[in-house]
Amino acid sequence: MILQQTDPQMAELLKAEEVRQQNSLTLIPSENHASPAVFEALSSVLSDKYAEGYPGKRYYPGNEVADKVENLTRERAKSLFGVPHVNVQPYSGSPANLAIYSAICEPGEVIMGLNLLDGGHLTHGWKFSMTSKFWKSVPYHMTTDGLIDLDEVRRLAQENKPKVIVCGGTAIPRAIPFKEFAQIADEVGAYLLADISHISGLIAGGQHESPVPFAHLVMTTTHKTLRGPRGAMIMVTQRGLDKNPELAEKIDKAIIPGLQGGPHLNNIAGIGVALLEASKPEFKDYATKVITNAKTLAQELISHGLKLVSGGTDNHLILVDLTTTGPGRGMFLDLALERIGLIANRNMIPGDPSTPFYPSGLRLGTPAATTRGMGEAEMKQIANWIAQVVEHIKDFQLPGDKEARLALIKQFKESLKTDAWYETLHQEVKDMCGKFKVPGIR
Ligand code: DSN
Repeated sequence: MILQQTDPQMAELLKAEEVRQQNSLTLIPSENHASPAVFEALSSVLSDKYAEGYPGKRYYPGNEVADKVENLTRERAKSLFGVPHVNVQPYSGSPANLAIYSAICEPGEVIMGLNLLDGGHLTHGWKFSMTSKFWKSVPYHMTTDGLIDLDEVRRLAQENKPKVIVCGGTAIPRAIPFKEFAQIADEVGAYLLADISHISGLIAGGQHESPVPFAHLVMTTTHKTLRGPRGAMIMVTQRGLDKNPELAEKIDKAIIPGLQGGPHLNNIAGIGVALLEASKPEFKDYATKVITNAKTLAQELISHGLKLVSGGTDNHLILVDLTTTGPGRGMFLDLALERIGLIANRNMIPGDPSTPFYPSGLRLGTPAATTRGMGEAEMKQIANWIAQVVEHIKDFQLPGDKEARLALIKQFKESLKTDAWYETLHQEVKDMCGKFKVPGIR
């Protein structure tokens, strides 16, 4: 109401986003819907406060409440994940990973992560990321059947003696073999960093193995399956402290003064709220349902004739391999799905014959749909819609020639506006979404 009076233009945009979220379905596996309690913490007066430093040692006065907020959030994270040290200040996953490398690697030393195009992350050493400018990146890959190529990880680790091996990523439909990674890291004396951004909610809910007994460092963003606000946490495990007793201190110093200034205290409060929510029995139930829903969706897609990377999923994420109908078709599908209100993103698949802008896969996930309360019937319906759209657009094949490609994409986008076929499905999606509220919308 107050925003409406102060800035009607912005209020209108925020309202439009609420309507968009309510009327469509988020199937991007890295997105979720935080609770109203998390949003309340996010929009609190803590947003106004500077607190460079850490609890008990700040460079600004007036932080007696801030100290309590940060300590509470840290204690909740330590208890939920079973670690002796947590830093809750990283602004997000990318700066968190940068801080970790800068804490443990000298410039030029080797970092090893999953290649971005195989499902890694920019900050795991992608060639255009700062992480490969400051450090020498030696990426490992997926096998074409969608599993991490552990033989290659071992061979590259022995050849290149990395300072840190990163496991985890953004498009991994199968459980991450933490134990095997730890063995390889130990063989070459490397740190093992588990980037659990995608799966931390599943771990907190007891539905995915925890990396804590195996890794030295664990990083997670807080807004994906963990269902908090945007942000990140760096955890130092007991194993990490045994390897290097100064590790916690090095991480804290790498965040501030190394990389960041004042922490975003409202975010830290929101993370604290999300951690409390994630410690409740209901969250265990939620994490279980996220996986059951993903497995149902995967099975249904397969039964509609679609091919999935690795043949299915162990977690919240599904990667559809569209090469059976031609290379580079992920963009056509993500635009066509958006047209009917299903928001999923095009993605590279292991060994993709096409390019990152025109990848051959579609990435799907169930965290947000599950938060809205959707279950088996809805998963079957979603698979059915996706299969119908795949069939409907099968004649749009990506040409190799650049001019022809741009012309076809223009024609395709035009068809999304003019082809009445989409409207029926759009209405069906909207009707289903209407029955499942987005929790943060008042
Ligand atoms: N952008 C995130 C994802 O979609 O997985 C990773 O940072």
